[in-house]
Amino acid sequence: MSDKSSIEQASLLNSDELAQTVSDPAVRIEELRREIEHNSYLYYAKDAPAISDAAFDSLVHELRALEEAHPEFYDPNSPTQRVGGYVGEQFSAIQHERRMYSLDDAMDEGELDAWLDRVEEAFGGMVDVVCELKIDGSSIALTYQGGNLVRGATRGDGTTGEDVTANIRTVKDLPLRLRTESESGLVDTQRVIEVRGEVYMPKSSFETLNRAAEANGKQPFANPRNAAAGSLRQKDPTVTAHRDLSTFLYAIADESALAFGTQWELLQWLGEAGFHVNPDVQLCATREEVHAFCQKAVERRDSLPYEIDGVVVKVNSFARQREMGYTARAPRWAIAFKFPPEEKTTLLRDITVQVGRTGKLTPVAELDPVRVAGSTVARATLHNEDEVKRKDVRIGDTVIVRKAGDVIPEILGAVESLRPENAQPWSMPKTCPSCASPVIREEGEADYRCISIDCPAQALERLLHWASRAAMDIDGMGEEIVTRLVESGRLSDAADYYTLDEVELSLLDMGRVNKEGQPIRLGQTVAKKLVAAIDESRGRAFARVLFGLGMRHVGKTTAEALAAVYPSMEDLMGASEEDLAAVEGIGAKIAHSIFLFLRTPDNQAVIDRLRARGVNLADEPSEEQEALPQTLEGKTFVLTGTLVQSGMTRDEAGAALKARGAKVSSSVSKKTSFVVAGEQAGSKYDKALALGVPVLDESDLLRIIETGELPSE
Ligand code: 0OX
Repeated sequence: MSDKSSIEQASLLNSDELAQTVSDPAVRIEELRREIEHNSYLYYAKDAPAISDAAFDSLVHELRALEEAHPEFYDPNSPTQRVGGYVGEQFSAIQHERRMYSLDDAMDEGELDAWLDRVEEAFGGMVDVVCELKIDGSSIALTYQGGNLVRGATRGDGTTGEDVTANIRTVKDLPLRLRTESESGLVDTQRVIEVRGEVYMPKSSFETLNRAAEANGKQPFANPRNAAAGSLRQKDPTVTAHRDLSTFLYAIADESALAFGTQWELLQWLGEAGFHVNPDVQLCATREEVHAFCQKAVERRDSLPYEIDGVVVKVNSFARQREMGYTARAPRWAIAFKFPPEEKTTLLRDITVQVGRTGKLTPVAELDPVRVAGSTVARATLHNEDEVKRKDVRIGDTVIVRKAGDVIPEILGAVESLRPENAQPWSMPKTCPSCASPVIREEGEADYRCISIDCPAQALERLLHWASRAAMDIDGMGEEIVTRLVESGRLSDAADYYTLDEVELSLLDMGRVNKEGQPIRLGQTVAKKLVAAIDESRGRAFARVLFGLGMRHVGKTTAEALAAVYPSMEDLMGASEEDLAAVEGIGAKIAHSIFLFLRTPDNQAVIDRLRARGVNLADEPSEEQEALPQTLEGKTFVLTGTLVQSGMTRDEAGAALKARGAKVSSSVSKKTSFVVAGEQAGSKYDKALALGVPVLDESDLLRIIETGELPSE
């Protein structure tokens, strides 16, 4: 390491002077790079800095100056290059050479034991397993070639991820070069290796980031995981560089690159190679040890500086891992023990009433914000009046909020002993909070409704629904803009979207003022994008239009069923109520609602105006589609989870299968021919396994859609 005086001297010189004082710049540059890397490693990976921050900065300063004076020694992996190249408009796709699997969950101790039973069965007794904390971050894959970081990718759908190399390089605790000690663990040091793990944002940095976002009028992140994933997907790497991201690495794509054979040794090796490895890991030889580790993790969860959502238990030996193998989506040799749902108490400040697009009134609990299972909960639905009464929650009560991971928070009930004396039972207001019309509750229904056709809250919800992703997908048309357009009188129904122009939109007053007290307007850039998005939505499939119109009881599936039988508005208008009720999946109640909607003059007027403004009201089958051979006739598919690879929605994929003669159903039975499991496939996937129905992944699906051929097995 350099002595202190040379460091101080270096920082006082400019690059020209430096070039003269250092006898062999190549040697000095290399020396500084190694020194900085070593100190970064001690600081970020070992949490044990050996020199002061000022001394460290000084080393970086000297290196930068030398590199400027000697551009011939440029190296993209120099520690000065952490903020490097610019990621293009969109990240390019990366095919993972080895799939990045997800994990099967054990939701309680019983399911954990069931997995341990399977391990015991496989090997005729308990074998060593490694317990790791399950970091609630964003998965990454890092490729090193000749010891240098050459690529960083997100997990994506496990098969295809995104190239986020420029952003990954800014994450300070990641080595840009592997430390030489690591070579002892490699079979061939020149081999390309891919290391995998998690990028996360510490809880405190997440809070700071969100406070800053709120102060700047920006949307805060829901939780540290989203903040980490969002930071990795920034277009500008300097933004990522300013986010406090850290990593924990725990896997290697191809363990045959290693000279040893266990997960435990892999964790030690990753540490030596310069990676941050979570210290809370344990090699367990018995079931009891595994249970104790999980129990301790539950207890320690809140005191850790980062979010965890469970414990990952892995069979230690790679040879045994290979023996147990993989299912379609996860290794059999590992399991994620998920923490039980968390419960917290907080104050119920108010119960407000939300008006939906069909006039349904929903009571909403307004809470003192509280952190539960990784996110802040400030509101929770109370569903309907009966539910409020059943739970007997009253304004002023201390209530119990429960949340499990990504699941929507729910109010369990009140702590009665803490109830204020004057707290009154709650009932639904007699008039609509938006338009003050009387509200009604029909016989046999749980919901109260506002039935006024002039209710502004309903109009706003209907307009938002039209623009939403699942309907017409008008990108960028969010609540704030729609609200301002409604308030300014420019938007009353869906057809009005198609009369907006760029100039008018750019001048839209956003109801806020800037530092100089001038009104903030939407501006030209956003306006231009919105007009393009509105225009693009004109050509959406007819089923989306039907869904977007927001007829009562007509969800996405019903809209698709309708469009499949009546592919144009003209056809649909010609259908009788009985005809409609005969469509598969549509009963008398839905048929009545559709019929009534289409016969209402106000709705007909909106439909006529949509037509006049060029919105597609008929699906013309393309010649290609008409000519498609019906190779999938007699086959029934069930699609579950999110499709990420193709950019298709499940409905679009379903339509493509139907175009080749297949049937698409929403539930799995013995008659199902195939279940296609996308990301986060849930119970339908499990049912398919239980019934022995073949499960396909998204790549299989794409192949079938493209070729019409079924997989051979
Ligand atoms: C974590 C974590 C996730 C990866 C695929 C097979 C085993 N979030 O902390 N996954 C894994 O391992 C899986 N380990 C972890 N620690």
